[in-house]
Amino acid sequence: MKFKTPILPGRLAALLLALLPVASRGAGQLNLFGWSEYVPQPVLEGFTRETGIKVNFETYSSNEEMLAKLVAGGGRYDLVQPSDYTAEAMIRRKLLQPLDRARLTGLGNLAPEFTGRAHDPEGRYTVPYMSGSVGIVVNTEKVKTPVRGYRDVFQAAHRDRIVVVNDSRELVSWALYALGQPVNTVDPASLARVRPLLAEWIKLVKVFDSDSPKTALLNGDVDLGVVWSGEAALLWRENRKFQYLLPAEGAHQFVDVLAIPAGARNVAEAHRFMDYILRPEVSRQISAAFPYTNPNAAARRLLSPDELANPASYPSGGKLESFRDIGRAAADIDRLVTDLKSAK
Ligand code: N2P
Repeated sequence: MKFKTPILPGRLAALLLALLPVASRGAGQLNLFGWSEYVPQPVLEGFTRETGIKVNFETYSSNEEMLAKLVAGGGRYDLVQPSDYTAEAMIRRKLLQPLDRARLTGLGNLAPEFTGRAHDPEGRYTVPYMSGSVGIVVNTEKVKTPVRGYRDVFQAAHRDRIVVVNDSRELVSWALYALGQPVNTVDPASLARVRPLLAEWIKLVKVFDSDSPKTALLNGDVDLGVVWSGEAALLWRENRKFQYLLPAEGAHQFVDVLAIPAGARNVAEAHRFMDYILRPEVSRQISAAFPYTNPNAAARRLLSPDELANPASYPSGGKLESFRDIGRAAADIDRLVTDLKSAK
């Protein structure tokens, strides 16, 4: 075949590229869907500066919100950040794709206690991002009575002075702990037992906020709450009057991970981002902005003594427990909490 204007290799490539649907090109883009207040902007910028990969960043405030948008979005996201128990459910539902571990050169930086966990025993699908707990934070200038557990928080004396994360599974688990019930075998009977207690508790809450529960405490709108440990760590850094404690009845320890959805298009970019996050100096930046429990042992060695001494980031003692995938009961929990909130 002869062309009047010879097609040069460069032009041929451009022509072929123009024929490809935009979405399948994978041309240096990464669609990241992560928790709010968790991924520092400078980390995203550093990644783009180094790789040329543009990051489109969208945020969510709960695992349930992420799942709903992911399932509705049809391949819109390349990288998501579920909690361990949600990753477990996603693996089971085939919503994640296996990772190419050869491309993750920094895996060896992770502390062994954060790898090989129940949600993904061989680390085939997930890479730990940050860990943390959900505990009680108290403004000790305002609350003078001792607070040790959930029942001390949800007291009539604290009506309208309480902030909690807006998270159904968390809320229900606090009531389960208070009743001495298991948090990982949830069924209609245990939910029926929880219902009256949780109904009372929900009436006492002033602010439900998963994005930035620290704000209501900082503003003085509330005096105590049950929040993500990283939020409590930021409060402690601001003012030592904000004290964090792990509830005596038991508390949730989460490991939030990075994972690639089954329908993702920019898979190479997603791996590059994960590997970037695994670098000690990058992971350390995440800890500086959002002081959760860093699962990266090499990054932890770069933290200052002050950062490591923050009792919310690195609590000692406490009865910590992982959440597991509870299957269909998750939807029942959501319905229960929505119900109780609307009756508030
Ligand atoms: C960050 C939310 C912490 C994640 N804003 C809780 N799993």
